[in-house]
Amino acid sequence: MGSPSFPTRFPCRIFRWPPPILSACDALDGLVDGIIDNYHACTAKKVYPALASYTCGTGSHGSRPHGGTCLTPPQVNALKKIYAGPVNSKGQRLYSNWFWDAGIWTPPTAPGAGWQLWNVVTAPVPGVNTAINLTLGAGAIPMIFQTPPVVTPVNGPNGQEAFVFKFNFDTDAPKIFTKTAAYPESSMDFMAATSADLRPFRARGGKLIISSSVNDGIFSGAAIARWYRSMDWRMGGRAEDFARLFMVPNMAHCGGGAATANFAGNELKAITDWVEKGIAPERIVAANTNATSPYPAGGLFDPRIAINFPASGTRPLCVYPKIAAYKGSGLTNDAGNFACIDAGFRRGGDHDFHDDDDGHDGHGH
Ligand SMILES: [Ca+2]
Repeated sequence: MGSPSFPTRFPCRIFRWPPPILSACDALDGLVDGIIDNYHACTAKKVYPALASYTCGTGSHGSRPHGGTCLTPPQVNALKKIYAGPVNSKGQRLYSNWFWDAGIWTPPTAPGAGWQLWNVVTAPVPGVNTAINLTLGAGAIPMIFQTPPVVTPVNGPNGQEAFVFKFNFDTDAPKIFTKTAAYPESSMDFMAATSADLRPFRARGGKLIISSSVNDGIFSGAAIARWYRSMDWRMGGRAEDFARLFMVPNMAHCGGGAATANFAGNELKAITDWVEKGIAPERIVAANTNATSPYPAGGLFDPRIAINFPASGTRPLCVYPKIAAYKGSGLTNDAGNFACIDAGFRRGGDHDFHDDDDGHDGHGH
């Protein structure tokens, strides 16, 4: 891989991106700990003023971008575009927004396939772009997610990397849904499970536990939450009878990150107890394998983060849309000191980036 024609390095220092997001939303759950549990309330309306305060020259964090504590206007603009999700030239959404979450940066001490690894670079190797969405996606996008498939050589001016960087969001993106006589199923038909009608599954006595990162770098947590809500609506508002969603802030793709990401055993026990004993899970205890806080104690970050981060501890994962909230006393790395609470999320909310998720859309539509 690697071509002088295409971007090979992401032109920013991504560890400077979480501080403004955390400054806007970390405390909304009642505890400054580097984890945004109340992702429902962490909307653009709250984050944009924080981004403004971190903008070089015009904000309150100085004017020195690289090595300083501010973000350049293009960096701020890039962040807004990333979290808003991809759109075509008419501004129509092609996939989903993302929840604002500190997991956009995976600290070196909290390894995992996070947003950074998927979308930017795994390690700063000069001349090599190692983002998974490029190395894996460059083959998958033309040859799996286009109908008809575009057979591309690995390298060269018409190679896979070239295809990705020349991808046209107006004319190529719709081909994910295209069907032809030779390809009667679209890519989305055979790659995605988007049906919200789980009546046969429920009727058969099926039980379903879904766990997802709030800020998965490849699949948007907002899209998954939105699917769950549509499924709940389709199932008459009774989804919790047989299906429960557990969102994990900060977690990378399927694990890792500055997160309480270690819960597979407890999740397996939860689904087993539900199926075999009829005990539905109200919370799943998750452990944190980060032995120390991966956040620096100061500098760009609120010093309370390093103190309150649940190093080597446990936290509850809660049944969506409930969130984990600190009870106000005791160790912050003990799940016993946290409760799953109703965060005020309203069924009218739809996680659509501009929504306050209190049932009143911030843009009035
Ligand atoms: Ca918090």
